Formats: sequence, structure tokens, C-alpha cells
Amino acid sequence: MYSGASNFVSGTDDAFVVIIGISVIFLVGITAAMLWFTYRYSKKRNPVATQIHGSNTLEIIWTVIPTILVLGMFYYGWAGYQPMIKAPDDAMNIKATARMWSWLFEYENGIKTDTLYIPKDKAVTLDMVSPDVIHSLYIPAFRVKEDIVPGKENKMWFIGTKEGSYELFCTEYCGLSHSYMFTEVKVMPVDEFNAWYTRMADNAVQDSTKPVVPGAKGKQLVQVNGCIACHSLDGSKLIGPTFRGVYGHNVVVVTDGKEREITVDDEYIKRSIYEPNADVVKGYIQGQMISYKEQLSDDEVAEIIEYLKTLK
Ligand code: HEC
Ligand SMILES: [Cu+2]
Repeated sequence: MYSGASNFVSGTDDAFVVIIGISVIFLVGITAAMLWFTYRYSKKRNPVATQIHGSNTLEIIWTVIPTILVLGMFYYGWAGYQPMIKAPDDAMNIKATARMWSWLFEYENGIKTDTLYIPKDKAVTLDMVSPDVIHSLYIPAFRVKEDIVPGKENKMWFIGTKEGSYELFCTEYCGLSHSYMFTEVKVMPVDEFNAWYTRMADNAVQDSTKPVVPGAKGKQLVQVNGCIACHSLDGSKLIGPTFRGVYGHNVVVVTDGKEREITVDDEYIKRSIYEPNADVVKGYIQGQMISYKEQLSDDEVAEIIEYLKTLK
């Protein structure tokens, strides 16, 4: 009966069906009663109004029945919600970072992705953080949704029970490009997931030993860290200036309220990433970009610079 892909589907849908069912019965009943009264007690059929003063039987009926109904709704709501509170101890931990305006998922072996990959039939806990504003993680097919408040520990857990890809997005309006915070959760059979998990970890190790295309690693960092939500690669202006041709070009920035022209070099890019508000590019709003000091090491910034150099 239920289409969905997690252990919480039937609990949530049961509560939903019970509440909607009761509401529909009342909607139909009240509408019918209203129509009947307007017909039966119109001035034509009932010219003299009957005055009724108090009825204990009625009072009791309309207190007891709604109480039972409301408690019934509460029961189903609680039964569906209660299992969501505590994750099993053997759950797999994944850190989810929500920021303006992209998602980042970090696994225990160091893999970072912008799509959430999980093994089928295994409990997964998401430790959710936000470095900027309030976001909210929602996976409709799993029936889970939780706000991600900066400075607070936000958690959710679930078991993906059906193989496939499902929508995952932010449901807290978090600024101009809120709609970019749209990605997928992929539920994979356990052996396929394990193969992916070790392959990705191997890649991460190989990257540092094998010679790679210049900027390849930086390109990956720029994608995974969500820079391209605000910086285009094709010359168009988004929330921030485009990355195309940025390296080596002259730009007017506002530093401490004063305008000055500088040439984009390694030093300037590093400063732009670590202290975005130190030099604000003229024509852009200060405070849109957050500092990536906690998230990107010096080496990673160097890789990003290599990548920006290739964007002629
Ligand atoms: C939320 C939007 C946003 C995100 C995400 C973002 N930036 Fe920015 N960025 C801006 C804005 C706005 C500016 C211009 C204002 C300023 O200089 O602070 C800017 C400026 C820059 C500049 C200076 C550009 C120039 O033309 O002089 C660099 C370099 C830069 N960002 C790199 C990055 C990198 C690398 C990332 C990802 C790790 C990133 N940004 C993520 C909004 C963003
Ligand atoms: Cu958001």
C-alpha cells in the first residue's frame, strides 16, 4: 500500500492515513449536516425557532468522542515518531554538512561526496551541521525531515529498505540559491556499497601518489565544497564572480571601505577563501561567502588555485 523506501514509511503513513481519514469523515459529516439544517429549518419549513437550553447527554457525547479521536491520532503519531528518536548503536555514521547552497557528506574512511550513498538494510545515522544558517534535510521517500541549526548537534537516522535513488533536499528557505540544495540518496545493495566504499577510499590515497592532470583535484574540491553554487565556470555572474579567467586578471576590491585594484594571484585567492570579507570584490555583497578555514587545508587551497589557473 505504501510507496517509500525506509523503515519509517509505514509508521508515518499510518498516522497520516488515520488523521486524514478522521478529517474526511468530519468534513463530509459536517457539510451534510449543514446542508440538511439549511433545508429542514429554513424559514419556510420551520417558521418558529425552537429554543433548546442545555443537554447533558449532548455535552458528554461531544466531549468524549473528540477526546477519543484526538488520543487515537496522538497514539498513531507517537507510535510513528518514537522509533525515530534513538538510532541503534551499530548504525553507520555519516557527517552531513548543509551550507549555502550545497550538501557535503563525509564518511568515516574520509570519502567526501555531494550525493548520499548508503547500504541497503543497514542503519545509518546522519550527524548534521551547518556553518551558516538554518537548513533542513528532507528525504520524502524515507519520511524523514530534520532542521539543521548552526551551533547545535542535529541528528537523524534511518534504514534504506529499497534499492534506488531518492530525492534529498533542503526545506528551510536559506537564501537566494536555496533551490540548489537538491541532491539524491542512493540506496545500494550491501556488496555494491562496500565495493564503492573501498574503491573511493583507494582513489583518495592514489590521488596523492600518482601524477594527475593539473587542477583535477582542485576541480573535485570546488565541486564537493559547493563553490559552484555561487561561482560559475562559464563567465556568468551568480552570487559571486565567475571563476572563468579569474586567475591573473585585475579586479577592484573594497578593503576596509577603500577601493583598490589588485591582480588575482595565489596570495589573494588564499585570502579570499580563508577571509572572504577581507577584500570584497566591487559590486558583490559582503558576508555571502563564509570562511573555509575549517574545511580546506593549505594543500587543498593550493589545488584549487591550480584548478582556477586552468579556467582561461
Ligand atoms: C554562498 C556563496 C559563495 C560560496 C558557496 C563560495 N563563494 Fe566565493 N565568493 C562569493 C562572493 C559573493 C564573492 C565576492 C565578494 C567577496 O569577495 O567576498 C566571492 C569571492 C570569491 C573569490 C574572489 C574572486 C574574485 O573575482 O576576485 C574567490 C577566489 C572565491 N570566492 C573562491 C571561492 C571558493 C574556492 C569557494 C569554495 C570553497 C567559494 N568561493 C564558495 C560567494 C561564495
Ligand atoms: Cu538550505
